[in-house]
Amino acid sequence: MTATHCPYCSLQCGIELETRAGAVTALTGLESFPTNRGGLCRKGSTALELLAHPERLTSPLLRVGDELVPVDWDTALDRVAAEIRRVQERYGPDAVGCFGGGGLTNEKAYQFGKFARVALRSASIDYNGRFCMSSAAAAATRSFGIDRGLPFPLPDIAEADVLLLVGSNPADTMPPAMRWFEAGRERGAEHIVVDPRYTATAAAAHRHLQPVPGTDLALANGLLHIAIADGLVDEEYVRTRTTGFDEVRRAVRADWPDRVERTTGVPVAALRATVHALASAGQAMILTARGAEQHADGTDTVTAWINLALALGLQGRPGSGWATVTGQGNGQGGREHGQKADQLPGYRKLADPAARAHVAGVWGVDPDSLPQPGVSAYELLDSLGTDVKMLLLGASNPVVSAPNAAHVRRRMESLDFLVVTDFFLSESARMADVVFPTTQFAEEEGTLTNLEGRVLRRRKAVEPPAGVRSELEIWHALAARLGRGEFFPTEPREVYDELRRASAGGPADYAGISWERLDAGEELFWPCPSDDHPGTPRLFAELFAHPDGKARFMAVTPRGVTERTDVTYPFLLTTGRSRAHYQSGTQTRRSPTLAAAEPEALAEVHPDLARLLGLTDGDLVRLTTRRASAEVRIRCTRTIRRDTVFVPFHWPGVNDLTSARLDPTSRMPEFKACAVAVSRVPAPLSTPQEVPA
Ligand SMILES: Nc1nc2c(c(=O)[nH]1)N[C@H]1C(S)=C(S)[C@@H](COP(=O)(O)OP(=O)(O)OC[C@H]3O[C@@H](n4cnc5c(=O)[nH]c(N)nc54)[C@H](O)[C@@H]3O)O[C@H]1N2
Ligand SMILES: Nc1nc2c(c(=O)[nH]1)N[C@H]1C(S)=C(S)[C@@H](COP(=O)(O)OP(=O)(O)OC[C@H]3O[C@@H](n4cnc5c(=O)[nH]c(N)nc54)[C@H](O)[C@@H]3O)O[C@H]1N2
Ligand code: SF4
Ligand SMILES: [Mo]
Repeated sequence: MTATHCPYCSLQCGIELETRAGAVTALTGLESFPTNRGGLCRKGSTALELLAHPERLTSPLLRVGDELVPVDWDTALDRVAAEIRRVQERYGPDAVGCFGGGGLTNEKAYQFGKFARVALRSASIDYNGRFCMSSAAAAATRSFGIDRGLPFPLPDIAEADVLLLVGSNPADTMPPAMRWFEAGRERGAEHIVVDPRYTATAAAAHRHLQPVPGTDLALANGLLHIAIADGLVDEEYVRTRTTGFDEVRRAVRADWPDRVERTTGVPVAALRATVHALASAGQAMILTARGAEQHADGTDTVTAWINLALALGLQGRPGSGWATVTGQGNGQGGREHGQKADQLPGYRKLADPAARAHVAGVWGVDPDSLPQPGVSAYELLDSLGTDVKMLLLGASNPVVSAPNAAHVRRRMESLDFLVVTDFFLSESARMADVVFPTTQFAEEEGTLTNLEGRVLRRRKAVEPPAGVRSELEIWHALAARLGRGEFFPTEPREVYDELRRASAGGPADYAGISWERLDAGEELFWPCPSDDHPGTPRLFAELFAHPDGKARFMAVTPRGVTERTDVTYPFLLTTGRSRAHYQSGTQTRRSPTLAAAEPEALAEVHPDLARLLGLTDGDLVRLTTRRASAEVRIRCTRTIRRDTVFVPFHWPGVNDLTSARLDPTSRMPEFKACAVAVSRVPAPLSTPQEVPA
């Protein structure tokens, strides 16, 4: 039996793998793991279907004309190294870009960032977490001086007397976490969900606010206005633990409840009831997720919810405060160790001379040789073929998951050379010049950091299939061909120990979190600066991470959805997840069980809207936005607003529709709201066979 963690989301449920004759024969939930206590969702419980999958890549592939043909490792590595040299000599170091993912282990995320800066000396690196966590991360850093998704352990959710979930649907996206919500409700807690859809999460709660997509900032400011007007502000907390409230007080002065009702569609009575519930609870929490965050004003939106949590005196109190529900398997660790454009390990800033000196010291290189910050994920994809001529892509499938994806596909087509590392031939890998096959979860050692900031061990249960290598081996082999091999060890534990040294003294300090302590069963949350430090399950009890120890209020004003509806595009399109599929679907669409459970993308449309458009359940429709159109079938449901259409993004084509308008601070795209037209795709008048000769 091998104790490890699920390959998918940031809940990182504990699992046990049973092996026989070198193959994994069973996967079960690990009862002793404190977040899932043995529970698994259908994605986790079917993860074995992907290990020995017939479509698994087991050899490097090289493009010959229109075909990708199997070649040996040396041929593929030599070719990629030669292309790196050619492109860099001709266009400079930044012309080779790197694009990573929040599913990579800490060791890989760290090593990929180092590979870009030390082996390639390129500023061009970013990753898909930009599309996921960046708005919440930017807002938390701004307000608290540190960004850890949940600043408390997950079971604290059960301690909140009132809990507000804003744009978060854990009943579908993290089902085993629901036990903590249920435990809270059994204790008598009141749960309120803010979502344009009446989701499974909303159905389990006591109250549902159903705003127009993209109006969460106005909603949060409106609640704060009522809190001030009704004398609900915790003045003592505001005075002793925060700065900047006066400006925020002024900024929300005109956010009258009836005005907020007109903007958001949430009735004044519900606004009042919500803020009074939060203020009168002994312990109250506000959790945001992608519904509130994936907007062009996502950072300010999260800030508005943080302002409310601070004004009510919640942040840092037991069972209380704002938090964000991180998404990808290593969504937390993946954003701390340097695969982000502006970042060095330990959540340090690449532009900070002291940070550069520290990390360059650990790496044994000259600080001046480190490039300066590069551009964010979408901007990097948008520069393919112009500034960036060659891309090394791994752990992301942007032709399905990036916004304005048809444009991204064209940019990728214009590259001189594309290298993709994956275990399946994803839609992005199909476009590559070289594909490297890599290890899956059960075949590798490493660490991940879950949504609570808890560091976990991923453990190897079986050998990878012959022909497959880990990214650490791939980057070492490439670096060696570029004359820098000695900087890139291949043993995950050695890489992790270096990461500990590089993170020491930074905001995300892992120095005291050794594999020995983790393997001995210690529960360790960062920051943990030394071997005898117990780690930090709860942040902010006394101090925030800014130099003065105080949290900062920030005045923010609603800008609204950038794309207005009009007669041509009269409805709002929002996107997100369905229960059976994961992200770009490379993995789950290949699971026979999950593919059968949800074979295609279904657009949710209110029956009244369907009637208005002459549509019925199951009809094929064309969704058209200002960028592209896509054909999907509709599912009529009363759970969605009449003016809104929802589509899960797990299938190619959906993201051709979405807007790449970026948040000015986090560079998060506006995935969650754009204007759309809906029209029926006429059934063919006759099938070709019936056409008379
Ligand atoms: N089944 C499944 N689970 C997953 C994943 C997956 O792909 N599939 N991915 C993982 C990852 S990486 C992530 S980031 C998490 C995401 O987890 P969630 O954030 O829970 O997932 P989403 O479905 O993207 O968005 C949540 C809700 O936001 C609502 N929403 C849309 N627009 C708005 C808006 O303007 N305002 C508000 N308030 N709500 C809005 C949607 O209706 C949706 O119900 O899930 C993780 N878990
Ligand atoms: N419209 C819309 N678009 C969205 C979102 C939305 O809500 N709406 N959500 C956004 C969010 S929150 C996210 S997180 C992104 C995610 O979208 P992507 O970045 O595309 O993420 P995945 O589909 O998880 O891509 C992972 C790819 O890498 C492979 N892979 C998995 N693990 C590894 C590994 O360890 N190494 C390597 N080399 N490959 C691996 C998988 O097989 C898959 O092909 O999508 C974003 N796109
Ligand atoms: S909730 Fe997330 S971590 Fe848990 S089994 Fe499902 S996909 Fe895996
Ligand atoms: Mo995500």
